[in-house]
Amino acid sequence: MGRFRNPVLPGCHPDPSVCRVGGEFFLVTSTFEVLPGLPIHRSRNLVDWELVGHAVHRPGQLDLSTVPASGGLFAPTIRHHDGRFHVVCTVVHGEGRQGHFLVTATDAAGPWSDPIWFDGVPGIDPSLTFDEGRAWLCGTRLAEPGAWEGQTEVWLRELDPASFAPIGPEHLLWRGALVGARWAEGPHLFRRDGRWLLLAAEGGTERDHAIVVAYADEITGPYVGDAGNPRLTHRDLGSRAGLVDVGHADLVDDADGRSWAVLLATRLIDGRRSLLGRQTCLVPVEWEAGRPLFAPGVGRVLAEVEADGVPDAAPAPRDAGPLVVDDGRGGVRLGLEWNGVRRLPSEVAAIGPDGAVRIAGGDPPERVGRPAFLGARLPSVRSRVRVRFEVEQAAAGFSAGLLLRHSEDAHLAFVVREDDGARRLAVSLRAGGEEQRLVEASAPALGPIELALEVDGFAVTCSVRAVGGGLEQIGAADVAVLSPDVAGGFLGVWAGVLAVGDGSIRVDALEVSALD
Ligand code: 6LW
Repeated sequence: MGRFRNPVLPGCHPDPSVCRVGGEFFLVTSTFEVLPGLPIHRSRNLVDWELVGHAVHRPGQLDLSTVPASGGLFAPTIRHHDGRFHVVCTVVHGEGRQGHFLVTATDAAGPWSDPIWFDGVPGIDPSLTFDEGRAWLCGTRLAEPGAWEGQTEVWLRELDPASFAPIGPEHLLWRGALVGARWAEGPHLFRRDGRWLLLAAEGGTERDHAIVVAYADEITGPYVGDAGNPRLTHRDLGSRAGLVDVGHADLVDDADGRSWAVLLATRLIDGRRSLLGRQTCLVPVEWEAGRPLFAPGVGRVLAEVEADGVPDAAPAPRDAGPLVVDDGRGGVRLGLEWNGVRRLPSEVAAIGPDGAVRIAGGDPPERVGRPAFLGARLPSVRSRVRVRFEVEQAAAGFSAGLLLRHSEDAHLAFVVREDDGARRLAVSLRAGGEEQRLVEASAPALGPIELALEVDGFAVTCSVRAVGGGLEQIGAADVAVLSPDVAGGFLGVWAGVLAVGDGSIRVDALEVSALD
């Protein structure tokens, strides 16, 4: 019997989808306006995951440059077929191309292909099914005209298995387990024991979220809901639950024939609000006369799970790792965990011949623009974020420092600002369309500077260190307004370095790590 901890993938990792190739599992999650997009994690045991690449990782692959917060890359699905990985996903909002697309790769680490677009196919949450030489795409869309708010329909289209062009008619599969069901979404189809199983989410991705199941003899339906739906939810537990929002699952069998579900869940800090957003969890699945039993014996997603078929896992490493890593070809590159917003990290930061990372200022973080932000998912509600940098060039008004980011409308900035020769330190919190200046202080004279944030739930302290000096706390903030439960949207919090305006910095150290 092994024992592991949920979430198995800490930090904002919603809408997980998983597949197995031999003895290895591959998992993809949603990333919205963050790039590189659609991280691919690999594991041999389902509990220890290693980030190996991203399905959206090259300039020109997709245009997310005008996508507002929580638009962009919604729920993806990963499947392996005919020697290739296939990831289907949707671009939502923005002025670039929108809709469902497929990217493929022989190696999950990449390179991934340019997208093949599914023109004219509506909705979100696409999933791919390969079956006996045929290929199928299912997804969900708003019912039109909807009889009630949030009424959606799960549809199915057959694809040409070579070109992936949709062929044949649309089949309507599912509108939810209950009359009046809202947000039937996140569908996946499986052939099991001679019949088809439809796994779907329902209730919306917040407290009412649930996993439901339906069965059919043919992939095209008709589907009949399981009499015990929802098969897994925490909606009835309210704030008593350690993990809430449980839903949006995918299924995989291990090489020994055991079944598992990956799913999303949120951990609340104060019984009402989270900071990291939706994270990826794992539960064992058993089969009872062809019906899936999620987390047998408990029927809930626990923070600590005992199960056969997994090792006693060491806690997942929860730091973003070094900013610059060996690229395996005699050179260096930015570490895979580091992200930009609407820009690839390589478009934000340059590694010089001297090995130094330089960032030129970009748009302010409250604008749907091109921010010069390089950050990572906050890995824990107890985290440390730290940057050591030097301003190399600066016009008046240039600022650089740390950002705790939920969105354009919700973030905490802790920066050094250059004002006509004078350097000022400023901490400001933006929420609900307003910016609040929490701290304004004079900054140490020119030279490298270190800024640090210590996050303890919603309490954040801001400290500064000048060359040769000690770390000095200059302010504190309550960042509950950055909670996705307050600020809305689909993302949790990212943390990292930011440069705004006309100027540039050299980053000597950047750290985002868990303290527990
Ligand atoms: C995802 C969908 C959802 O596509 O949230 O509310 C979306 N439901 O399943 C983004 O995670």
